[in-house]
Amino acid sequence: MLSGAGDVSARGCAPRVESAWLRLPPGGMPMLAGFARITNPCDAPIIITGARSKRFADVSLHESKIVDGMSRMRAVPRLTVPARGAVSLQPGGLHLMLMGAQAPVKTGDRVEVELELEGGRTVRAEWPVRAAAR
Ligand SMILES: [Cu+2]
Repeated sequence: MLSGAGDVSARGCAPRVESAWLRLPPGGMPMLAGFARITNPCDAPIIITGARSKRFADVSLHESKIVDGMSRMRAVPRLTVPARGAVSLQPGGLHLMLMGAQAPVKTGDRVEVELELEGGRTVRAEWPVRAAAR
């Protein structure tokens, strides 16, 4: 069974995905943002190199930044989670960007997302869908 705490597809020390959720924008926009806290209990840093989900054509890591008073997003090809540390994906900062839903996504859905780690391992977790706060 999958749990929100994450699941590891290979043996060994691996990061954990905690408090994961996907933000469903109002009006059925085709793009969802994903937020979570990723903790690394290991003695070595872990590098996230990508993400995927069967329910979306494309999943990537992004970072929002305010540039000249405007919110801009850029792709983050590699995200390092420090040894015995954590990285937060949160509104206004780092996030997952999920595009091209295969079927309509609604509040309460649990979307399986796999994070790809350098070295070929993956970390799978269910990311529940919530409506955006108004
Ligand atoms: Cu984005």
